[in-house]
Amino acid sequence: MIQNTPRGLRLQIGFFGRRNAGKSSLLNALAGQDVVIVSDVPGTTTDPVEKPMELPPLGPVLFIDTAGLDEDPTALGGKRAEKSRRVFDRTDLALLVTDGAWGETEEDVFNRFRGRATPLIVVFSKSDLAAPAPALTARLDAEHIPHVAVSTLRNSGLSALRAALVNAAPEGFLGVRPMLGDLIAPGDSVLLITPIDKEAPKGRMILPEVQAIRDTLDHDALCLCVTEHHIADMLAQLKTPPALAVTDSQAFGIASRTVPPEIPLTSFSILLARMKGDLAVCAAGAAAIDRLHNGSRVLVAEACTHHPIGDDIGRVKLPRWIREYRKADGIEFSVAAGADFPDDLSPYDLVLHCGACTFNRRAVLSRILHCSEQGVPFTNYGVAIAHIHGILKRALSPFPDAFEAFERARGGRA
Ligand SMILES: Nc1nc2c(ncn2[C@@H]2O[C@H](COP(=O)(O)OP(=O)(O)OP(=O)(O)O)[C@@H](O)[C@H]2O)c(=O)[nH]1
Ligand code: SF4
Ligand SMILES: [Mg+2]
Repeated sequence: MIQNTPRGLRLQIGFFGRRNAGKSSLLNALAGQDVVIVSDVPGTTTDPVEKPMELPPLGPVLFIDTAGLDEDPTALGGKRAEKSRRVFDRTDLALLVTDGAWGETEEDVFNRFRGRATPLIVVFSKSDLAAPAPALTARLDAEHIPHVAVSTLRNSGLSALRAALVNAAPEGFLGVRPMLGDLIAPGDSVLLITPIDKEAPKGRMILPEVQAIRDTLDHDALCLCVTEHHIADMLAQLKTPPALAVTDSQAFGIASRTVPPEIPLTSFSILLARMKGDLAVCAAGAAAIDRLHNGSRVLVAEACTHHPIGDDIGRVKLPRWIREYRKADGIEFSVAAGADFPDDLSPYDLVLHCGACTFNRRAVLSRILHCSEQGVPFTNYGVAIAHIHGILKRALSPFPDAFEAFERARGGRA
């Protein structure tokens, strides 16, 4: 699925710079594998090398390594540099790699991308050997060009670079994804299970429900909306079963018992986790719940500052359910609401995030990155609830990659 993402839909990240700058080493470090040959002989990379991959949390990207741009224009190397320049045109995001040297080659790349309004990140490579010149970083700051110092030798700066990539990625690659439209075909029906209890806002539906209704209609499908008490009635009236059922997390228990197993069933929160963040990360994070014990600390993070329903789930119900599930009353929960998300996550064993309905994807990915930089598992309410209620496998049935991530994390790797 993910591997089949067409090239054109991948974020194309070009690596540019002079020979021996460390472009190929950087690509290998980001890829986590030796994709391209690296050596101390200038001119090792002779032609553009493409590597499609999943770059968490950005998603599908295409890395394009290039030959050094500082070759003699009259010799064979000039032709190589010309090939590298041709990659400029199809680059969505450029990495200008320099080990501190800044001359005609760097100015050339800098101006090409600044002129084209294509995002550019300057990577100061080999930071174990030298720090970038303060005058240069000051100039980049003044021009609002992000820069990151990286050492592939020491494995440092890579998280900061990933964060810079998320910040710089064009909106189209991070932004709007369908909530459920890619899971259904025109004419299918979608069953939405929306409890209307005392917690439901008066006279309206909550945002994720409205989004699901709209996305179903946008994809030319039939939208069936019931409370959890009428699932069976609705199913009995249908000639064709729904292609997908989506329930509020709170009604997952009754929904999973009432919706027949052959109908894929998931929750609004899981759809949001997929749309807004990274479902595989959340699924892997849910496995960390099984490692919580008395004295473990969980940060409950709410994206917006006030919401009584969020309070009740995140602050009351989830802590109770998790303590019961782990048989450990001493698991500690603290809450961070709105912009109060802490920089230092080291006190926590898990970050448990709300559905983030008021956040865009970039904001959620930034938080996910922040957690992964500090090695703290991240999950969200919907995924956590599904897990502790023993229905995660069912809730992830439309998303096998995410379920695999959960199983891998449960197998030992955090
Ligand atoms: N000390 C140190 N050396 C590095 C680092 N990254 C790369 N190098 C070394 O720098 C040299 C060049 O690295 P490459 O990744 O091949 O550079 P390149 O920009 O791809 O070079 P060409 O393909 O020749 O244009 C190699 O000897 C690397 O081992 C680093 O972070 N620290
Ligand atoms: S952003 Fe989070 S806390 Fe705020 S309403 Fe949405 S789910 Fe609830
Ligand atoms: Mg190279």
